[in-house]
Amino acid sequence: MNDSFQTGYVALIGKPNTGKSTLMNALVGEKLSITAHRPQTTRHQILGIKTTQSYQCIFVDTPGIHDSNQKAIHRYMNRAAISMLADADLICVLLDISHFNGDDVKILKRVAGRNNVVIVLNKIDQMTKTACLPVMQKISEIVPDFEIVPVSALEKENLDRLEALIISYLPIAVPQFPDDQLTDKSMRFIVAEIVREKLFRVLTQELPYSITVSVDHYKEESDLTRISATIWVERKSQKAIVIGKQGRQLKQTGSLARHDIEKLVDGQVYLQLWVKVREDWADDERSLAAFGYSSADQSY
Ligand SMILES: Nc1nc2c(ncn2[C@@H]2O[C@H](COP(=O)(O)OP(=O)(O)OP(=O)(O)O)[C@@H](O)[C@H]2O)c(=O)[nH]1
Ligand SMILES: [Mg+2]
Repeated sequence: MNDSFQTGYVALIGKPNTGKSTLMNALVGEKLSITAHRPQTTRHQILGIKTTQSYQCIFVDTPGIHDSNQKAIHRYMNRAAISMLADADLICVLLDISHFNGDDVKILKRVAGRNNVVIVLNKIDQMTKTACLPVMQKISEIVPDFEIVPVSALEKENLDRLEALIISYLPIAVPQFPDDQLTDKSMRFIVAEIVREKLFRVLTQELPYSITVSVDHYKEESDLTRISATIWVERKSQKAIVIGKQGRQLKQTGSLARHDIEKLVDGQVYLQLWVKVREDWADDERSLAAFGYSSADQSY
């Protein structure tokens, strides 16, 4: 390793649904964090680690910052969204160009005055160049000192420029993680997240917000990985919906999830899914802790 090796933490923050997880996956080159077309998908801080010959960039994907604090899980998510701002070497604020509004302005004002912030204007594939300009103008009036980088995380547009800028903020330091480590999360965590992502796809209702997933067994055998996971809902009525008529929804969830997990482990997977009720788990601190939503998750 040379003396000029750079290592640093890059926080990806922003309103829900702006494309933070999509961007992290694109920059690291692996699908580490789940995505969905609905807001409030990410619930934890998730590290995505990219190591090259000259730098180690530790991206921190975070839950979208939002105003709703009704349930304990929302308070947990907001804490996870902002708790690492002080420690980050660079803060990337993600904005969705076609949905820029007062919620983004609040976030920009929260980081105004810092000298380590870059604005990532995402989803430019959805707008013409000329339509982008007024939004950029508005942002630079609010935070004139921040550089604005227009990108499309989905179409991987202008990511090279963003990456070069990010690297310029990384301090000279030794790496924090082995060069083959991609995330701080376990396979169990990622598998539970994949199941949750598929529930976002399969269930059209608001139900995914009432769901958490735990992996009960994870065993690698010689030619097969055996996994058993539980989908936890808040009420009995929700259990029937998750299962669906003749188990259709659950089967579809299982087969979509298995497909992704097989890619991840590069082998055959046997995935068993159960659905159980834990009354109002999302507003109960003890249940949250049992399901891994603990404050310890946010310290590294
Ligand atoms: N058209 C377009 N869609 C995008 C782009 N980036 C992300 N998306 C879509 O926007 C939606 C939200 O993306 P996520 O990456 O889950 O957003 P997020 O900011 O992590 O959302 P939360 O975790 O809920 O805060 C998904 O449907 C993505 O496919 C982009 O550059 N262009
Ligand atoms: Mg996300």
